[in-house]
Amino acid sequence: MSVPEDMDRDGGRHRKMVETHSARFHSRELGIARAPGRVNLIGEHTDYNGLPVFPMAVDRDIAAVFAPRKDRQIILINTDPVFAERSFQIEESIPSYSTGDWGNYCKAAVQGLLDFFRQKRRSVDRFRGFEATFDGNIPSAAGMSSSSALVVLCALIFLAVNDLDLHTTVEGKLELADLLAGAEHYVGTQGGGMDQAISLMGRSGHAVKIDFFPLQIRPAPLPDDYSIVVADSTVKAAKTAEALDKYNRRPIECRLAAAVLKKTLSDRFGREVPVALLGDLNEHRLAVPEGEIWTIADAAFHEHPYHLEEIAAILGQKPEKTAHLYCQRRDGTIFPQPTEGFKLQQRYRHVIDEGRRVEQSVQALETGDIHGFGRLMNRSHESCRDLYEISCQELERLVQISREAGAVGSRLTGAGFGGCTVSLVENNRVESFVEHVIQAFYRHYLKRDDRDFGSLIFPCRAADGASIDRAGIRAEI
Ligand code: NG1
Repeated sequence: MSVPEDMDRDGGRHRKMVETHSARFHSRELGIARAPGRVNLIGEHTDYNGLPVFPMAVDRDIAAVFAPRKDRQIILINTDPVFAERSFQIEESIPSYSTGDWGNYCKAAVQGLLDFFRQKRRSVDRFRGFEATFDGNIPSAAGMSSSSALVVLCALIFLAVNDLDLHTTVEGKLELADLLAGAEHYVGTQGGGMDQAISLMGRSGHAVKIDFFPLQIRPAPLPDDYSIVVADSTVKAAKTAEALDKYNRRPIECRLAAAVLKKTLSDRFGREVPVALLGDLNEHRLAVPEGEIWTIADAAFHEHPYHLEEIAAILGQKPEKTAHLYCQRRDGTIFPQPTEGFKLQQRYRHVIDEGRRVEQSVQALETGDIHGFGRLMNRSHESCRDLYEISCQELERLVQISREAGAVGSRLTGAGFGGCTVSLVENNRVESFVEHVIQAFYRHYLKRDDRDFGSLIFPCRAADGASIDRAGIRAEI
């Protein structure tokens, strides 16, 4: 088999994908697509609460070459042999692989699109499958959203091979991002919509403020004289079994906190005040004087954690009902009550303040107040650590070292429990910053003696969102 010359662009990555693909499949006309990962600058665990986030898409992505099939089979292979071949049929209800399997992210996208088109009363019987070869360079389980990049990529491929053009307009992209956020719950996480939205709608040179319900995006230019540097704590935060429960506990605690606030505000005002998410407290449609909302809400919780029975009593429900309404996993099982109880006050405080920090950060960036932006990043980290409890020893050390090394702001990024940090560093200090972190964190603290640390600490450029070309490559077999 031979492949055209221009396939050696991108460090030979296209060639690698086409060769891997052609060794397994026979298609000659190959589409090509990519979906980027992201780094979140600020706004952690706010998205599923209906409050804004401020990420950027990065110049690391998952790419694929693909071809349509005549039947309803989807076959996935990967240039990295760690990810074994997966294949499944398009059917009404696609059974999942075991938790953590990479094929589930593709199933999530396809199931989400099938449900969407069925709801729109479109015939889904004639949808056909595809065969695709993937190649990724986003660090996995590191809070850079490789999972959502894969979901977005599979969705684009599925749409392309079925001649569906949901993703070709801005409105379509917003609709697609929204539906994929829900679709990713298929894998068991109860996350929000940040990752799918930024992977689809990132903008080169810009961070993007994203608001939810309804989804809206607002790009803000990043300063030319500062860099965004990502550093991997090397603690894997794969959202399989244990980390999945750690992650999902937070959305559950937030839903419980919102339910308590809804009851408290409704009792106080003698009518139903519609609060389903913590972010609803910002809504003008609550028709409650804003000052009063915050006085009541800030005083609504006690500091020590709540047991389910106490929350149920506040809500005037039996504990079984409260558990059923707020603590269910996707498979219908009930999330076990943490032995220490649910930390409603702490989660409430983080989420509300973090939402405000996002607004302030966008303003700081837009007015050129870089140091103000850095301070907000630092405050966000402290809140993630103390109130949301998603940091760990290694992240703490890395953030501390990064600040000593000259970062204007440094914080954990993404879901937490490991993964990466993001630091804002003046361009002319990047080299010495990276060198200092390598010495102090990787060599001294983690005792690593890698020859090259380039896959663990690297500056990122803000990149465009996902793209697809249905017939981008012609493989000469
Ligand atoms: P990552 O870091 O990709 O696991 C998760 C959620 C986001 C958001 C962040 C925390 C998914 C797919 N992603 O991101 O929606 O809640 O955590 O800010 O669940």
